[in-house]
Amino acid sequence: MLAAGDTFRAAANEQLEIWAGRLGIPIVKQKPGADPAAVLFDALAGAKKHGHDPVIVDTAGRLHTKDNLMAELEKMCRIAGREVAGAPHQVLLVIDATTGQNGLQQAREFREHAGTTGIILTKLDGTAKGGVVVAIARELGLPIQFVGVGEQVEDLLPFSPKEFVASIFEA
Ligand SMILES: Nc1nc2c(ncn2[C@@H]2O[C@H](COP(=O)(O)OP(=O)(O)OP(=O)(O)O)[C@@H](O)[C@H]2O)c(=O)[nH]1
Ligand SMILES: [Mg+2]
Repeated sequence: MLAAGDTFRAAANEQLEIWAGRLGIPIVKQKPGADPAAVLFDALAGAKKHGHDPVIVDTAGRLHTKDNLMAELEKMCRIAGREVAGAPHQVLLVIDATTGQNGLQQAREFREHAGTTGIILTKLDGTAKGGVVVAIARELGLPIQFVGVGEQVEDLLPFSPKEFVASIFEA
């Protein structure tokens, strides 16, 4: 099940609904501007009732320097843990391959506040090589779980360290 926890950005709900449709899976959403923790709570209640597992909760993009928004993530984690033992089982930080060294500080803050367990590195189909994740993996010990190489369902791939290193050194 998907939970539309990005209640901030215009059309984020509609965008996630399109993905749920493509994948043929249920989605829980509320009105734009709703409390993302309430969306998460609803989704977990629905998932428990109907036996949906796993639940993927989309969250709004945010700067790691915005304390109130980082506190919102902490609240979501707390509520997830209260409703489902051991939740959130994974917290994935999506980093765009064009992100520079500032990505390391971002990853550090997100790990501290949201308990990040892994990274998704997107836009590797562009010109960027995504070298910042080497520093993130080394300094924070966070695994790269998936890479994005396009905009279709099949373009989110499990991470292959060998292929990634080879692509960095390609001329
Ligand atoms: N070429 C390419 N495009 C991508 C990739 N990942 C995402 N995109 C595109 O980038 C745009 C932004 O993607 P989103 O998934 O909305 O990004 P987001 O991080 O959720 O952004 P916010 O919700 O605004 O924080 C969309 O048009 C995606 O289709 C990728 O790996 N490669
Ligand atoms: Mg988004």
